[in-house]
Amino acid sequence: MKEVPAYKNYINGKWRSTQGKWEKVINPANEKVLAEVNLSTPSEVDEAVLAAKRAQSVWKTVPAPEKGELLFEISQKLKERKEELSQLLTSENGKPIQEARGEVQEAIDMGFYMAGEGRRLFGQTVPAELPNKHAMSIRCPVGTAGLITPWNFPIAIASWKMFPAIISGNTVVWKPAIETPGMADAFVRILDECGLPPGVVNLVHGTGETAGNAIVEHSQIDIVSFTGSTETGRLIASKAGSMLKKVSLEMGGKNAITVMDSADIDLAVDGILWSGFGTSGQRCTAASRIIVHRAVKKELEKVLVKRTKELMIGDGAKEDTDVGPVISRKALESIHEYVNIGRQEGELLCGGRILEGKHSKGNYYEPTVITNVHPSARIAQEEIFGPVISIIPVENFDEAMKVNNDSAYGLSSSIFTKDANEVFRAMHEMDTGIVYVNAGTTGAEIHLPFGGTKKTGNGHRDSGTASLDVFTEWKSVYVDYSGSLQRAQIDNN
Ligand code: UN1
Repeated sequence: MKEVPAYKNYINGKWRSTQGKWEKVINPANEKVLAEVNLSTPSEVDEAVLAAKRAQSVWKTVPAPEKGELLFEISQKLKERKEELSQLLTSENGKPIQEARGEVQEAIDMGFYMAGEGRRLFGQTVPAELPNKHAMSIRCPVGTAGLITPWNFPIAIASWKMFPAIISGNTVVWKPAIETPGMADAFVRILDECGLPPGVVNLVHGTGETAGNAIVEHSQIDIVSFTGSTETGRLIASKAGSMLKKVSLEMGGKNAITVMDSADIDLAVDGILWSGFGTSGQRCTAASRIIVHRAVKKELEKVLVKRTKELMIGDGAKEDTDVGPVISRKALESIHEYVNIGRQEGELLCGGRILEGKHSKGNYYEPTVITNVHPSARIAQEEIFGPVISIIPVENFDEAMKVNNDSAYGLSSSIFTKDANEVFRAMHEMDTGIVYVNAGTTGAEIHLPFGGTKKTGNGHRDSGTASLDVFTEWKSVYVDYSGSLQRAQIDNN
């Protein structure tokens, strides 16, 4: 067999094998073995946590602008390696190369943005109640952060968590998904080359059950930031909660695009195709429900089905591919099961097959549209994480908002309309963490908060300055320079 890369842990600045077994890394486009990854045991996680803990006492004292300069260099290097990283991303994850470039760009943007935070990290200075007294708040690091990240955005999501964590003085133990270890390896190599001090970021490969769990349960991990399934998030929250750890969760979505009667139908279809079938529907933000005003339902269906059938399905490494494979055989089967449920719950307009023939070597699912779906149907309520969309007809705007919000999740919503009143009403009435007008449900930019309400999250946000709230504690400082004891709330009455 051809020699393939063997991905190891990076602990305290050294690349190290683990005691655990090796797992194959498979290209979802063609089932070829790309690499092997060494799974960690709890004792290796322990070493990584202790290294991070030790490093934190020094890292927190490095002036934030100096940390910012390092982040700037790291981002510059990510930019230089953008194409190489994008190719690797496509091979491990399957997403079309154009999308991979977009994802790497997201990490670059986040790096430069957080580098700038090294000269901001704003607190507040407020007037004190008493004379000759100064009052202000400053941000302090939480401590040692455990980051657990998914395969669908292996570098962007890691950057949303890692850069704010380190710029604000935390150190990190990072467990990436075992499907995409090469991206984590390449990212950490860049940190190492740029001279990030040993122990500031430690990489432990492994499964959620073993390595992930060991991070969450470790007494020296002060904060856990996780993106992944609601099921795993719930377990993490209950464990971390009982240990009184800070925990930030980004989980499932069941995002909807509303198409009103005034909408530009071609534009709406552009948005639906991109958000519904981009990344083969494997984004937390993917659109999987299309809520359509009855007056334009027929027209929308006609254009949507025609354009869905024209999508180029294939290996994401080819420049003209629109829809790549899904991550695994298991995912393919789970998507197909949902589509079979959907055939009972609605009417299949196109798609509905696991692709065979020239596609049989990879995990390819035909982009699928099912119509006349009831808002409470399983395919309209459960996260499918594949290229499947359900059309739900409605009579008017009020009903559209009701259906949009009738979900256990609350990540992203979108509306296509030319009516200014509907734009502003939707902005306020849609109960998700992200709202788009005249664009699909995907495409969040890194300098605004990313996250959702209800079962999507637990009140925290990734990216934007909101991510600094996850990785810092507020400290309120009062300096009394009056020379006498001044009692707040008593002496000022
Ligand atoms: C995700 O699927 O969890 O907004 C992340 C978007 C991308 C990030 C998606 N910028 O679709």
